[in-house]
Amino acid sequence: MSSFRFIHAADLHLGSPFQGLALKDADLADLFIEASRKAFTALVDEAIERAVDFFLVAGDVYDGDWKDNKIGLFFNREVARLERAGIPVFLLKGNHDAESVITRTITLPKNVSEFPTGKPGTFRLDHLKVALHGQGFAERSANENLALAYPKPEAGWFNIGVLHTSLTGREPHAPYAPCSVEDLRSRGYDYWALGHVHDFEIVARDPLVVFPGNLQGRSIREKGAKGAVLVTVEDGRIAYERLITDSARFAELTVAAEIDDTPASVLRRVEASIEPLVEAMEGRPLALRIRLTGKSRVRNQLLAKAADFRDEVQAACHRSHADIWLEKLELRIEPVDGPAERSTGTLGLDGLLALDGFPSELLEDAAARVAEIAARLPGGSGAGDLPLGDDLDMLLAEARDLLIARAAEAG
Ligand SMILES: [Mn+2]
Repeated sequence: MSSFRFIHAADLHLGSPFQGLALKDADLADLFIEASRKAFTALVDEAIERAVDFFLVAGDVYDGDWKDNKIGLFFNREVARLERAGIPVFLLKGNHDAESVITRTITLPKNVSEFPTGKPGTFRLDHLKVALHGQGFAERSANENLALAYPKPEAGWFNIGVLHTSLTGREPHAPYAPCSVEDLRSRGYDYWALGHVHDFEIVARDPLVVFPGNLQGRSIREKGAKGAVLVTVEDGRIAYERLITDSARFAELTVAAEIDDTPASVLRRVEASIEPLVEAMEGRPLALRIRLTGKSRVRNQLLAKAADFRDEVQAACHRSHADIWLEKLELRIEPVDGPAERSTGTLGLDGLLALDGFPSELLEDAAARVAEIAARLPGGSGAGDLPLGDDLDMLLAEARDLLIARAAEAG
């Protein structure tokens, strides 16, 4: 068997709307918006530098239909660099860039081949004895087990299966092209290049079944280092390494307040917890979500002065590193007293507002309001999964806590 190496990437989501809405600093928001494109450029640079034999993307090159040709022009420019370096590119359509979803086109260079969508297809690299098998999505959703219909392996060749799938389920990712690792194994291939799940995961080792994750974190849901996978095959032995391509990172930190904490002591606790994150930044700007938990008397004080306390927490971040930006401060501290004693005067707000779970009518009403606000946000920034940077339960819990804290201060 010959020796070769290739890059396995997935979920570029080019053209994705910006979801880090809580990043109020415009320059910082721009940096994160640009980061997804920068990550793909960085990966193309790596491919050329390491002279890989081919480059494959296992779905979701685009985040959705293009509002203009800008994103298509960008992609063409990058893959044309691969063509000039003699590197073939294999693309597979995922749920976000399914055939029926993308209505515009830009003609791509000749080194780019796309897997069919109606049935599985095979591309052969004769000089390497490599066969790539794959089927892209025709529609936004694919409910069938696509893997089972993939062709038999090419005997004596290195066979790669390319598939956009959630396997047997990977929350919070939508369940597409469901299949088990056993189904994949049954095809008898040497490597499975998967896409759809945005976290890096080695699903199985015999054979290697890999989710490379996406190239750049786009919201607090996509934390940590992001990139693609470089696979090296030498005399039948397979090795992989991660190629980290992100230029900005998201992280989350939970800090528990103690019963007698003051705002100053909470702040000291936060500052001490931030310190270890500096290493994980690896020189990149960090958008940090900090969640305060625990049970403490400081709760109402913090809630009532939430904006000022947030600035104090941002200041604490900057004392650790100039490039740690507070993405959001979540105040999830529980009150010391039980709900009965916590009743705020004649309003009895706590009684009116359930502590856990919201009625469905309230959730529906809130969803409609969020949609209204999202539609008015500039630059399509409200078009993502989390238009206001958080899910409904979180937004409602925040509104409830603020209301209770204000009432308590007033009373
Ligand atoms: Mn997907």
